[in-house]
Amino acid sequence: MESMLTGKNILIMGVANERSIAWAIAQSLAGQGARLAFTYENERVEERVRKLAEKIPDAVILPCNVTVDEEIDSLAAALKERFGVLHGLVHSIAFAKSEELEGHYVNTSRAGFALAHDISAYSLVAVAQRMYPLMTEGGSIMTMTYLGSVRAIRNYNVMGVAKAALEASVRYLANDLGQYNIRVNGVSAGPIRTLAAKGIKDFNSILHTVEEKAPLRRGTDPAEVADTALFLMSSMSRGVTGGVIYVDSGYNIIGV
Ligand code: 0WD
Repeated sequence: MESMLTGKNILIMGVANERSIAWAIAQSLAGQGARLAFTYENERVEERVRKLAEKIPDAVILPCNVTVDEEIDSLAAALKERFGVLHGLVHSIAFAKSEELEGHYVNTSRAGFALAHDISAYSLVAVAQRMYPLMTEGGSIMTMTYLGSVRAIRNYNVMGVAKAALEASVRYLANDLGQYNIRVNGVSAGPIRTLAAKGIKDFNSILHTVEEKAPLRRGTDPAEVADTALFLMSSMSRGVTGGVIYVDSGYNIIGV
């Protein structure tokens, strides 16, 4: 049987280390024959990303800090040259200052609010804007979100508000780009121990609550998120756009 993503060129943004959700997704997509391009934020993580990405045959590795428009322009130009056509984009990027991820949301600063929204929500628009013209054969764009967008979750604070903007953005982008057969979706993952998760105060207690209360009575394995990403990047999901798929052991359905 032919692999699900043979002949597909997919851009993966947001690998920081081997625990990153984006890395789990990359492995799943590469396993089904996709050709991948990876971006790294800056020199601080370049070496780590290179070491990982080089494990994947034919991978392209390019710089891109999503707060800098010129870097996204250069990325689009480089991908046009290397790939010609792009079929998929995995956006797995978020950031907020650690002091905004504890205590009360009411204390969020103007600068902290702007930064969290710029990197965690606007970046999807900025990247989609420059990548969709490369998706001349149709495409699939996905981003990573979290339940804190629709529920008040302790310490998630400004990141929850940024994720709400991100999910709304998914719907607007899906509506704009559907006419080009480009789909846009979000995956809402349960808590996973990664670098980004370390920034959230009391993350372990959130993790334990999920393990105890979720219908499946366990946490979320990055490989489960990765396989949902595979579905979204493949033609199996050709009728799905503008949505958010929960991969969280079912925790989001639980009341008291
Ligand atoms: O429990 C979790 N870990 C969950 C994460 C549950 C549900 C959703 N998510 C989301 C996150 O909010 C994020 O959107 O998944 C996405 C990926 O997060 P991750 O895999 O948990 O975390 P990590 O491995 O840290 O990757 C996020 C990366 C950054 O890492 P660091 O930790 O160095 O900030 O986003 C990238 C960077 O590689 N990133 C940027 N990339 C380009 N330009 C930028 C930037 N300005 N800022 C951060």
